[in-house]
Amino acid sequence: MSPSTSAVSLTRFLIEAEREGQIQPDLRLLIEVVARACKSISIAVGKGALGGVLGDAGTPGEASINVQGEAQKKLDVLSNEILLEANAWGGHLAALASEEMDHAVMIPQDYPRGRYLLLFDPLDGSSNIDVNISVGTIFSVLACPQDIDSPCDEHFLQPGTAQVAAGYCTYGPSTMLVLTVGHGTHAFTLDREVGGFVLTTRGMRIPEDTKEFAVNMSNQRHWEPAMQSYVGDLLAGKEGPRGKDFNMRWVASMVADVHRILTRGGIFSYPLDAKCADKGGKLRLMYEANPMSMLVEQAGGAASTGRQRMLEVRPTHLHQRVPVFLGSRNEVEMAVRYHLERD
Ligand code: AHM
Ligand code: MG
Repeated sequence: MSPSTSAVSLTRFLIEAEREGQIQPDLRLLIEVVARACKSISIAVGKGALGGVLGDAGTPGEASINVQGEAQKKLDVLSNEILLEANAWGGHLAALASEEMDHAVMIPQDYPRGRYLLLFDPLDGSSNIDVNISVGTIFSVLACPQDIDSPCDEHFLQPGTAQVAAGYCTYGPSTMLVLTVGHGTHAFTLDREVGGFVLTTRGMRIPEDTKEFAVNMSNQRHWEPAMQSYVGDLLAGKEGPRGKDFNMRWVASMVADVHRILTRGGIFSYPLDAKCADKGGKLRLMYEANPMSMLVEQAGGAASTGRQRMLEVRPTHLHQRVPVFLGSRNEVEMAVRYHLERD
């Protein structure tokens, strides 16, 4: 029988990955649950003001604050609840950890326990939600160490190389799920009429070179000298040492910025700056940097802290922050050279 030419659903893609020995059945089912939760979040995000979900969580005039010390949006809280509820009873997880919660939570005793750990940033870029700009969900899957009865924060402290799957869902003009199980990075688009994700790009590839960078330039005066000099040379354009003009884009939703880079190349950076130096950076290693780095590496790109391969960082705490440089391989290596040469 010749292979079907009809659209490849996420379910079919995952079943085929399982047949090829890339994933175990319980990981396939776990990814399906996460994708289903993302569809629910997409519906809530898409309703916007009509759904009564915009604005801050908490009482009027006093937003609730999460473990990161940041004001929570109603949609941050709702997205977190959707992911928690969807994943609690599936039987594939031992515990979950979220950017919005102080500590990891074990799967309740009333449900069967699985052997995976799930980490997520339920609504990344949520400062954009009230202005109708793309936001997203980022997730990472680790294996729970064997023989652990009560998984807690320390069992999540595994380097990014240990991830068995990672992905994000972007809620933009279309809703897209971008996924890796360690065999390439693949993009699925939500068919809203059918209600399912359909494979739209198999094997995303990030061009090795780029003329586009993404950074919050308003922090320029707070950066380290190496970063000042790297971006200074980008801005110098054709007349500078790089000998070419660079374009800049900054959505301030990591999911949207990384999606652009996976689609057409570029370098994304959130470097150390004087404002976040005491925390180690702005972005979170476990919920943002590691899953995005796995996706980028699987698409032929590179990801670094500026001094070390991101996926080899040994985490010391769940909400650890790191500087981030990721995207087109040659450009990331160039940014790293600026840092190492000035250390
Ligand atoms: P969040 O997870 O609280 O939304 O914060 C992370 C976001 C990233 O999506 C984005 O790259 C960055 O923060 C934007 O930061 P800034 O507002 O400093 O430009
Ligand atoms: Mg985030």
